[in-house]
Formats: sequence, structure tokens, C-alpha cells
Amino acid sequence: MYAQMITSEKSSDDPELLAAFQARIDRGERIEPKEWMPEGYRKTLIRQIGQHAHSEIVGQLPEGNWITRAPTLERKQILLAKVQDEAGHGLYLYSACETLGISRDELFDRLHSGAMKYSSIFNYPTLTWADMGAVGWLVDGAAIMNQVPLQRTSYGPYARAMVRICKEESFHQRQGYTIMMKMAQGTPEQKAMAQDALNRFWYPSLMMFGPSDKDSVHSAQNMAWKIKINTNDELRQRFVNETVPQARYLGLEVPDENLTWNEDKQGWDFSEPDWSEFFAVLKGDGPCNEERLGARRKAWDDGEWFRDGLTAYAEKQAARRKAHAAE
Ligand code: FAQ
Repeated sequence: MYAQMITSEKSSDDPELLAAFQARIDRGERIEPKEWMPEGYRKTLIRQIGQHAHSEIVGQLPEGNWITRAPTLERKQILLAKVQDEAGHGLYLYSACETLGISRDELFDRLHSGAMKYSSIFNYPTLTWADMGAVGWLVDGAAIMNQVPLQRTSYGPYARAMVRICKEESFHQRQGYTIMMKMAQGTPEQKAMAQDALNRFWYPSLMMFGPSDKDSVHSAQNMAWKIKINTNDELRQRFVNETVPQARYLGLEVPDENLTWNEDKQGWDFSEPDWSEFFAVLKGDGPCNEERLGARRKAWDDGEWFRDGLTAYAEKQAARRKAHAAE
């Protein structure tokens, strides 16, 4: 596969190859790992799938924070299962990314050094149990809105990973919403906690879709390559349209005084998030950036003995097999 990559780099600007590649994309064909692809296509997929994989495993941390404090055994089991699912999503996505010729170690290096990003949302703290509801409802809800179209993305391994991930994310969104229902229908204090969680997670959830279209650097090329199917603003609008009635059903207020139904566009007009906050979080200045990266680096360092053990065992097995074959 690496030889293939080198070839692709050499011929990346060959107009005939590029035109044939674009024609395949335009016909809706899937691109598979060993097939020719422009170097820019490969690099942008590594960036997006890698960032997505990192988001899944960093995304375990805010909810992992509440496993020991879930209010009932049933809630604890459900939350544990959800957090484990996120690790599984990370695995599918790292595997999909490896098919592009980058190793998992390199991906982790780039995460730990800050060279690669993960979703901005996970740099916000989870302060109360109601936040588990808001994360499931809003954060998984936003993730699904973004990921359902990605099932049709042009790179085969990424599209296939998305199918299973979306099924699980739907369960995650529902579990979050049931927590919100319980809280919103509970005591006045519980309802206030639910409202507070919605207030804190609303705008960070809107930011998950990325900067507004006019500031999105990758959208045009990524949409031409069908790596991305919709623009950031299109998906953000869909999310608002779906979520506002859900908030109203809960008896909660979306924290936006400009929220108004727009008959012409058959959707809600809403306030933009504070983009200066978004870009500050991306630069590392969010409330939890240091804590999140610190936790990931520590997990990597603490797991070294285990990785060494696995490698030693695999080498020993390979040597045994070789000796056996030579007999
Ligand atoms: N956070 O030009 P664009 C989940 C960066 S999964 C951080 O618009 P693009 C499941 C972007 O990388 C959540 N960075 O970029 C879960 C670029 O920077 P660069 C993750 C962001 O790629 C739930 C720059 O801004 N989902 O939550 C963000 O065309 C609960 C310019 O942006 C995915 O990753 C952001 N929010 O569009 C787990 C989905 N937005 O690299 C646990 C796949 C933008 O040039 C618990 N990714 N940036 O330095 C995508 O669909 C796209 O990559 C976008 C961004 C839409 C995120």
C-alpha cells in the first residue's frame, strides 16, 4: 500500500488521472484504499477521519466523569455502554484512517502534540447530571446530523464505518433525551438543572458544525470530492430546526432571544455562536483543553507496558510460526 501512496504522490498533478478520478466521484463511485487518489484527497481524509477518531475517544472523558455518580444502577449501566460505544467508534475510525497509509502511532503522536484537532465541544466541562442528558441529546444529536450524510461520503471505509456509528449514535441521542425528560418533569430544582445544561451546551453544540460557510476553508474542495456532502451552515440549520421543537416539548427555553420561525425558509432564524470563542477553543484556550489532552497523554503513557507486552507476544508468536514453517 505504501508503494501505491508513493505512486499517487508522484502522479498527483497528472491532469488525466485527476480528471478520471473526479469523473468517478461525480458518478457516485466509492474510492477504495488501494485505488489511485490525489495526494490532497488522501491528506484531507486523514485530517478529517483522524480528527473524527480523536473526537470519539476524547469525547469519552466528559461522560466518563459521571459514571461513578450516575443516580441509579440502570443509568450507570446505560452510561457505561454509551461510553464504551464511543471507544468502538474510535476504533472503526482509526482503522479506516490507517487504510490511507498512516499508522495509529502517528495519529496518536499528532493528537498528543496538538498537531491534530478533536471536536471543540469536548473542551467544555460536564458539571451536573443534567449535562449527561444535554450531551446525549444535543452533542450526539449534532453528531448524527453531521454523520448521516457521511454514510454517502466518497471514501469506502469511512462511509461504511459511519453506517454502524450512526445506528449507535441514535441510541445515544435517545438516552440523553430521556435523561432530559426525567429532569424536566422532576422537581423545580431538577428542571432548573436541565435548563442550565441546555443554556451551557446550546452554543457549543452549534459550533460542532464548524465555522460559518464564509469562513470554512475546506468545504468547497471537500464537497467537490464528496468527502463532505453538506455545508456547515446547512447542517447547523437542520439541527436547529429539529432541536427547537424537542426543547419546547421538554418545557425548556432555547437560550436565544432571536429565535423566530421563518415561514419563507420553513426553518428557525437563530443567533450565530460567538465565533471568537470557537476559534479560541480551537487554539487551546477552552475551559478544559489542557485537562482533556493531559488525560489522553497520561492514558497513552500508562498503557505503554501493555502495548510492549502485546508487541513482545506478537513477535514471539511470529518467530514460533516461522520456526514451525521451516521444520
Ligand atoms: N472542532 O474548513 P472547515 C461526536 C476546524 S463526533 C474542532 O469547515 P471541515 C461523537 C477544521 O478542522 C464529533 N475543529 O473544516 C460523540 C479546520 O481546521 P484545520 C466529531 C473544527 O473539515 C458524541 C477549520 O476548523 N465529528 O461528537 C471544528 O471542512 C458524544 C476550518 O473548518 C466529526 O469530526 C470543530 N467543531 O469541516 C462522541 C465529523 N469545526 O484542520 C462522544 C467529521 C471545524 O484546517 C460523546 N468532520 N474545525 O486546521 C466533519 O464533518 C468536518 O471535519 C467538520 C469541519 C464539519 C467538523
